[in-house]
Amino acid sequence: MSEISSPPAPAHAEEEAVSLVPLEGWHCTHLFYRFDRAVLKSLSPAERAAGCQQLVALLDPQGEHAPARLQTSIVSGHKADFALMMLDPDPLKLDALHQRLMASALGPALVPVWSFVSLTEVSEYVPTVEQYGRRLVEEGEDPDSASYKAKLRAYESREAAMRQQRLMPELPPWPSTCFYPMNKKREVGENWFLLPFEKRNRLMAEHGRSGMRFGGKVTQLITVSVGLDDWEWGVTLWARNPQFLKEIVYRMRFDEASARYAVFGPFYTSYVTTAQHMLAHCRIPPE
Ligand code: 76R
Repeated sequence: MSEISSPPAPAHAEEEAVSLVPLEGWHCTHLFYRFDRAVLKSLSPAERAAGCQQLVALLDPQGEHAPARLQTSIVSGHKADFALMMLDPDPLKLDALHQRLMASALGPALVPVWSFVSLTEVSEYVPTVEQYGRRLVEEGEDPDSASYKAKLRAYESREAAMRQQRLMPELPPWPSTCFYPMNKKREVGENWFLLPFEKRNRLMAEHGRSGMRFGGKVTQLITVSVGLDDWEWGVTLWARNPQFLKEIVYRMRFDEASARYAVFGPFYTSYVTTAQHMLAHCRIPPE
């Protein structure tokens, strides 16, 4: 279709080394498990105790085999018992953690129920410093004014940290989290991918402004799964309080980018905790 609507091809050197490590950013995997109680009961007390110890060691974010980021959470509802979210430059390190869990003494009692594979990225809608400056002018700032210059300088100093946080994120210390996959619609008359960049950019700027209203309450990590998994993006939200998850998602339903173009998969709500606490919460080993 039109050249205006497709993003520029990344400028990669022809002689780029063959590698599993992304040129930019990290691999991200979300894994969901439940316990098979019948199998658990069939394990000997010694096997259960060893299995719990192994699981705790494997899920220690500072552990020997831990990926760069590792988060355990207790899943609400029947979809799963617990979730892992992990990030690392090496995708096999992420997969190896899953295989180590399955090979542990608790492995026979672990049922993998869902997984989601994606990569971190800086969205094409995050403005560069120049684009941000242009946006300020469009919003009525005088480019010669002190306030314009101060805003631009402030953005410049935030931009590097923002990029780092998108590509190699520190996971926020907030207890409520929610993960869901999403697509942007490709239907006749409502096809996100046929919109010119300018229009998508405008809609995403509106989306970003809605998000910013929840500053200090909710934060997102968008990971991209186009070409990697069954959906286009994975949305991971963390909130200070679960109520804010409900509020932000409701509010965003009214943004055109979501109202008209977003399609959502299943939602997994979970509460961040340690592996020990997750096991105790799930009554493992069963008394
Ligand atoms: O990265 C940035 O912070 C800049 C602004 C921004 C971008 C580019 C932003 C801000 N988002 C961006 C991109 Mn988001 N986000 C979602 C959802 O439920 C829904 O309706 C949609 C799910 C939520 C709740 C949310 C929250 N955002 C994206 C993209 C990538 C699209 C692409 O690249 O094509 C998706 C799929 C997406 C979806 N957004 C914010 C938030 C919040 C809370 C913010 C403020 C910044 C923060 O605190 O992280």
